[in-house]
Amino acid sequence: MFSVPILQNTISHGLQQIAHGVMPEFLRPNRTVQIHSGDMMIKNLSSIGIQLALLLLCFSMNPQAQTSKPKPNILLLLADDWRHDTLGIAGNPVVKTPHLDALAKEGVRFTHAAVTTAICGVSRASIFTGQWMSRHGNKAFDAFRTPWAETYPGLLRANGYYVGHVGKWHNGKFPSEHFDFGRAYSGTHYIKQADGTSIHVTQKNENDALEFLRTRPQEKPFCLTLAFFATHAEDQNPKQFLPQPASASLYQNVQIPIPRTATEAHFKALPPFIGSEENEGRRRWHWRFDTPEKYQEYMKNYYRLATEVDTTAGRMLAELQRQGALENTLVIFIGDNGYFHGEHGLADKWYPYEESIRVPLIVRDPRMPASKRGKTNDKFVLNVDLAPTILAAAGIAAPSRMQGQNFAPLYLAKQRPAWRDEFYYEHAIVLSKERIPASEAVVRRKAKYIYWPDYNAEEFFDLAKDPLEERDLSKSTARAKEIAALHERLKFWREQVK
Ligand SMILES: [Ca+2]
Repeated sequence: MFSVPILQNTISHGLQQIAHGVMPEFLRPNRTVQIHSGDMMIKNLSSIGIQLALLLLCFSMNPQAQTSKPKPNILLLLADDWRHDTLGIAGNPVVKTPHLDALAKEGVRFTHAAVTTAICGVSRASIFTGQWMSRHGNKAFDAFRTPWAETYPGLLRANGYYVGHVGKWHNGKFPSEHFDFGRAYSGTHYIKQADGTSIHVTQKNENDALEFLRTRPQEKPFCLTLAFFATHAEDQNPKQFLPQPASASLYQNVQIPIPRTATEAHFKALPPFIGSEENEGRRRWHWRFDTPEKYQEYMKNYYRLATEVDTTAGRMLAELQRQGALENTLVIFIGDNGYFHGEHGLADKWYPYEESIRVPLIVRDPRMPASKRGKTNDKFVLNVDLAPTILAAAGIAAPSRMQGQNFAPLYLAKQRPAWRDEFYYEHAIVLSKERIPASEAVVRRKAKYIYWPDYNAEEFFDLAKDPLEERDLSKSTARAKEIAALHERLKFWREQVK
């Protein structure tokens, strides 16, 4: 039997269950209940009758109840120079990433996520604005020109979110006035503190992010972008990768496998302006990988930096769990660009080859039903898709100039939504056409067409037969028609993304 206050509580609880996608007990079939209201006793009402009566009561008593669900919090874990397969769960035989692996098991991992430009600042601008480089205007080391009010942090803050940014910024001067909590720094693995001591950048990332989570106002939803500097190299330091001392015991007795395409023959097979000692990717290969001993030492330190980020990610999730906030927080882990680990005789990123453009992407979304968790998805999800996805989760309309798409339907919708099957890649010239020439590409699952505008040169790879991009078929007469069509497609996209 239910008294009126109990009835109200039952209805309120039922509405919360509806909001979470669960059928309330009082609406389930064959449910027979008794209602006691003052002197009136209604006994053994039929299931249908009670459902109608309660639904009418719901709407008459609290018409706003169904819109009262709190907005989700957002935690974006943004790694640096972390390629798609630097994850235990992605099959990497060496690196240990237990917390990110667990995140993928509770969410979804995108196996073919990619960036539209593989360089730190430009890709980050694309993440913040949901726009290709041609539209946001940061071509390398500048700031994006998109109005702040059209970025995801700007829109979330304007809609009542408590918004924070911790770590790497890399888009001109950090706009601290636009954040409730802003701590921007990157570039070195150790940072001098006010008291003269130094702290590892990942540890500082962790301390600052935990401070954000622990001091945030409880009455507002939050959005925190935790932008790690790891696994980026410390460019000016001969050691390049400087993990924390506690990580030194990791990977000591393992042998890092040498990639199949990390050979002189593969380097010489590149277009001559990339397969050149002047090329920046080759210069940095010398910094890190040009002897077998260096390769082992530097890759181990890269993986140690990755495991440290994984540990910090785990501490963020544990803090959310401790606060009871994890089940109302959308958690996204992504990298800003991929990375050559010696493939094609190269290091770093920039060029449109697979190692450089593909990034890890894991999403843990409380809206996901248990049946969908722990799966992978192989669609092309791009860095430009993050902003519209974050905004959609918060119930905010994406600005018309935003170009990415909300990808949540890929893991939430009952029926597979329509989705892109190719994307346009672009990279501006940096330093000189000898160091980092400009590049463009049309990327499909089974084929890739690359255009190097500074040299009017093409490459074409049949990714179905040649996933490691070992055989450029751009001169193949048998494929000439397909290549010409892809060049037209490239010109179409070049205009489309402006
Ligand atoms: Ca980067």
